[in-house]
Formats: sequence, structure tokens, C-alpha cells
Amino acid sequence: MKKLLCYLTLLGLSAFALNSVALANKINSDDRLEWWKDARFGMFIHWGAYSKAGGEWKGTTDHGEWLQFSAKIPVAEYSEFAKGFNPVDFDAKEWVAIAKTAGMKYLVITTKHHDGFAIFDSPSNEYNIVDWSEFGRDPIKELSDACHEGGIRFGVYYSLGRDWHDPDVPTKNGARSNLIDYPDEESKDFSKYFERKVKPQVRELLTQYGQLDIIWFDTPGLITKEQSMELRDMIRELQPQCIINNRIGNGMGDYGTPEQKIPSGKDIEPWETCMTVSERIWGYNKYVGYRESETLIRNLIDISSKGGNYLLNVGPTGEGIIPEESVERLNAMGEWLDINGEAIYACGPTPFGPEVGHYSDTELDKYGNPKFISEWKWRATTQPGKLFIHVFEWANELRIPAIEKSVENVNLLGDPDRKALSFDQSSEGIQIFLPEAAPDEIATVICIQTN
Ligand code: JFZ
Repeated sequence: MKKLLCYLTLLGLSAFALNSVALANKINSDDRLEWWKDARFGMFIHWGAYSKAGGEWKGTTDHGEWLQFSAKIPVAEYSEFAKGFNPVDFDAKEWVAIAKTAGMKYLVITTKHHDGFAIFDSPSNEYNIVDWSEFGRDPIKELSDACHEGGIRFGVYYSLGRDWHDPDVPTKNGARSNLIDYPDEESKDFSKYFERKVKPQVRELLTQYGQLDIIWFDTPGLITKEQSMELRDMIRELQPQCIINNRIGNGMGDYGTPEQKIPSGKDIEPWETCMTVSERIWGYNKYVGYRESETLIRNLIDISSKGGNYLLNVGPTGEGIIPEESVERLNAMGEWLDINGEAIYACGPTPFGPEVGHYSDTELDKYGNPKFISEWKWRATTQPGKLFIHVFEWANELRIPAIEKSVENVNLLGDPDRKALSFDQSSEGIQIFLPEAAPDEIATVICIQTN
């Protein structure tokens, strides 16, 4: 009887495994990415023990999520500091409400950054917020539940090739390693770290929080191709719908991740610009400045017109509050999207291209290549039967390049009456006659309906 039970159990497990693999194979990269491409806009959150410092350490004030490295803090001192991480004001539902009000459709939070401190319940490694810090709760569980209840997709960031708490994480030439506690770079064995910490924790992230929609790996460092494949296979088996960024390493992943910059042109490969709302630091820094709402809204439009996604980062405080400077800007983006979201979500890229700018034939960039000169007059996105022109620089007349389809109607997306605008279409292009004042100084969207 025992043998039969054992046999049936094995049969059941192998069937489950086969079924998961079959499902994983059934969902191809395009299917997986469909919701993500339509979503266009997500919230990035850099939050961890480092947030408690607010960018400041013993009189220096330029720190962020790299605090342990940039302030040269030994593991013993930083670990003690991490014990005091106690975000008593953290409210996952409030964070999700801020993201939704901003018009963000997904959220990615740092679960373990380069300091190696997990802000999730990690039974495989005691250096985590539940077992190590005063807080004792699992904010990733609370946030994943809030996302699932709030109807926005949930994703996690995990640092692969940097972990200043672990003795076995070498980096290229040791340049980004913890050489204070672990000075002998040659003795470090990434595979030990991979087996001891990475695999168990990635498995915990895949199995403790319900549906996981994104795994955003960072700094793959010296991970081998086999190790990247092993992580990818684990993800595909346990969460077949989960999309993976290209920082899993070794040319794998579902999409590219240009950082703090926007590519100059359209790209058929899926990509997502990640950028800070603050001027440059990802983790909370009480001294840093913030980008203007106009810049953030126009960046979203520029990125969408080139077929990309915008992952915009906030750095909550050590108490768990998203800074007011970020909330104000995200609210402004949400107000713009409430009126013009139809021209962003689930839209295709511009049918043109010259409107985004050109390469100078005289100036060179810092790499010695022809410098790209951005034009900031207008951008275009598309829906079936519609061409949206997002106007940054207003004038009474707008000329855009010719399109094959015939124009049937032109109006302003923000005009509740959708009053028809005069236009003239020829093989030379389309001329649109606009009202005196721009309805929206940041970006007014013209809707061109075609046959
Ligand atoms: C990494 C992290 O070091 C940083 O703290 C933040 O989390 C960011 C989102 O990701 O920063 C990088 C990673 C890659 C490059 C530059 C900064 N890169 O490839 O140039």
C-alpha cells in the first residue's frame, strides 16, 4: 500500500511539473508582454534599510541606496543599523493608491538591493526585515496583497551580482565589491552565493506572494549563462506569466532596461526606461532635488511615442512615507493621464520619426559620435483609426508629415465637445489650424481620426 501511495504521489508531482513546463512553453514572450506593453507606465520603489539614513551619514549627505558602499560602512555597523529599520508609517494600500492616482499600471519594489538586506520574509536567510529588524512584518506580503486587491500588477527587484553582506560576491576588478570586510576578491566564489542565497530567495519571491508579474533583476555581474538559465527556468516553471528584464544576464530576458535615459529612436525590441522622480538618487535622500512635472509628463509621451515603457521611481522614507515632492509630481501626471490616457495606454509608436530629433552633422557627443539633438515640438502615438499628436510647442498652425489614410476629423482630446478643427490634407502633409491658446501648456493632444 505504501509503495502504491508513493508511486501515485510521484506520478502526481511529475504531472504537475510537466503541466507547469507545458504552460510555460505555451505562454510565449509576446503573450507575456501584452499587458505590459499596453500598461506603458509603472512605479519603481527603492526602499530598504538605507532609507532610514535619508541620504546622510556622519556629516556626508550624498548617499542613497548605495549607502553601505558610498559611506564605507563595515558589515557589523550596517547590520546593526539595519536592525533599527522600523517603518511604522508604512501603509501598502496608500502606496498603491498613489500609484493608481498617477495612472501607473504596475509596481516594482526592491526586495533585496546591493546591501543584501531582504525586506521580505526570507526563511532561507535571517538577514531580513522579519527576523532581523524591529519591524517584524513582511511589507512585500502587504504590498503584493494591496496590488492584487487594487488591480495593479506586482513586480519585484532583486540584486544579483552585488551583495555587500555576503563574502562570496566578486565584481569586475573588485570595483563594486565589499573590500572592507571581504578584501580577498580572488577567494570569492559566486556559485556559493548563488546556491546559498540567490536561488532560495528567488524561490521564496516566486512562491510566497501569489501572482508575480515581473522580476526585475539588477547588476547580473559575474553570473554564468547556466545560472541565468537556471533562474529563468525556475521562474517559467513557478510563475509562467512572469516577465523578466534583461538584467538576468547573458543576453536573456523579455525586455531592455535603459537607465535614467530615453533612447533616441523607436525600437522594435521591448524596452523600459527606468528613471528617478528625484534628480538622480533612487533611495530616499532628504537633500536631493526633483524633476519638474512637465519633464516627467513629456518623458512619458516621448517614451510612448518610441514604443517604450516608463518605470518611474520613488524613494520612500525610513518611516515608510513616499515624499510629498514625489506625490505632487505623480498627481500631476495622473491628472494629465485622466484627460489624455487614451493617447498613451495600449498605443502604438509614432508612424513618423523625424519629430523626435536628429543627429548633428557638426557636434559630437562625449563618446565622439554625432550628437543627437532632441526636438521638443510634438510627438505622435497611434491607435487603430486614430493618430494622436502631443503638442509641446503651441502655435496657431501645425504641419505634420503626410499619411496614407485620409483624415475624417480632427479634434482636441481634452475638449469635452470634441469640436472639429479645420485642417488641410495633401501629399505634402497635414496642416491643422489650432485655437489661439494651448489648452494644456505641458502637452495638448490632437486626435486625428482616419478612415
Ligand atoms: C543599478 C543600481 O546600482 C542602482 O542602485 C539602481 O538600483 C539602478 C536601478 O540599478 O544601477 C545601475 C545599473 C546598471 C547601470 C548603471 C546603473 N548600467 O548598466 O550602466
